[in-house]
Amino acid sequence: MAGTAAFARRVGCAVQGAATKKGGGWCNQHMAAASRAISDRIPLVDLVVEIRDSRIPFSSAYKYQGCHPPRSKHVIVLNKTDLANRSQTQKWIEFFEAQDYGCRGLNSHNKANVKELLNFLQTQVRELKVCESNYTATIMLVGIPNVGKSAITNFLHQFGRISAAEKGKLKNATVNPSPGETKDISSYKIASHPNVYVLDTPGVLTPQIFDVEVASKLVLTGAINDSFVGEIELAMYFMAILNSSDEYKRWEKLIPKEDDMLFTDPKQKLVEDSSASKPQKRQYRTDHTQDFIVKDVRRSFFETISSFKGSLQNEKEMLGLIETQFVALHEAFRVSSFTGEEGYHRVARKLINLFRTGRLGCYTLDLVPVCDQEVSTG
Ligand SMILES: Nc1nc2c(ncn2[C@@H]2O[C@H](COP(=O)(O)OP(=O)(O)O)[C@@H](O)[C@H]2O)c(=O)[nH]1
Ligand SMILES: [Mg+2]
Repeated sequence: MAGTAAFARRVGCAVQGAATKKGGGWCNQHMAAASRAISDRIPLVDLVVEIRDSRIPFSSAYKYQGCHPPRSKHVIVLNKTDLANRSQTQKWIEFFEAQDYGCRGLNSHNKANVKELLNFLQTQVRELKVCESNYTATIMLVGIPNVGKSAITNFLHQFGRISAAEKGKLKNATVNPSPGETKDISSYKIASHPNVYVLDTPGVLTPQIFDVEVASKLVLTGAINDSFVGEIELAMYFMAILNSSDEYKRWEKLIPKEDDMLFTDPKQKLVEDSSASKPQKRQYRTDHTQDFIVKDVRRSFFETISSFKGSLQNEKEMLGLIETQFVALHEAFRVSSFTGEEGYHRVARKLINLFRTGRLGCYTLDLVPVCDQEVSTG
């Protein structure tokens, strides 16, 4: 991992540098006010649900200012499980459960998953309100920016058991791929008799992030705006992660065998490509890269990594591989006509988007601690 760590450090240092610039940084007055408002409400709500990103269950911990909820009132939800390594997510859930947290994995774009979460939250509330019969309960979702709080709120509100009249007046929390879209704390009903409300809150990050690796992961997963780092640097960091992982091995079947090539009719290729470019039902609404381009990108990674003879532990050799890949990706992304910086920017932007929408594999960037140590919850 030495090769990857060097790229993570560069990104992390750029993030830290941005935080100290006057007028810069991600923590504006808005965020500071939201942080205070969230702290003030913690003693008033029945349950605090901390949303984290499954790809970074440690780095995406919410830092509570002052008031920390007791464990009996504190649940951790690892969202975006569709983008993380499945077995790592399971290990993280077991890790948090071993520390007496209620913990669930969630893909909030999956209806069945959201319904399971709804049932789980209602059970938690019932247990906390066991002595009351007709109660009103409030659940507050907290988390760093962009972990999916508003998306989860919307789906809980949509799928919750509330009356038909109330369904007609469904509200919508703003969901956006860029961080910092939610500006106020808003309430959404998710159940009737007894009434249960969810509070969607703005994402909050501390003004300084002292751990460079944490900072690099926050920007790669989208909690901090890319503009603090630069897309090319960020794409290089992702490429180092991909090059050091086993994901690319699954793309071997994309390499045409010699026999296939001998019998390939060029017209047939055209038919294949045009059918692949037909509009299809997309799983990821924020990414519009055509499937055949994604295939070419994967193929390009497979070819460059499997023919690489150097050491991935060596920063210089990893950099050499990344440079080769940048050149190959110009073609795969069909941006060869853009030369110099512009071409590199285009490749970087497209690559980051493919990573963030899971189309280049599932990655868990934080490893589960080996010993029985505590992981920060704020
Ligand atoms: N792949 C994936 N994307 C998600 C999931 N939940 C939310 N998102 C996306 O993450 C981005 C941020 O979501 P949002 O709800 O605005 O985050 P918030 O800042 O925490 O409120 C949006 O583009 C969502 O569509 C999920 O479970 N899987
Ligand atoms: Mg939001």
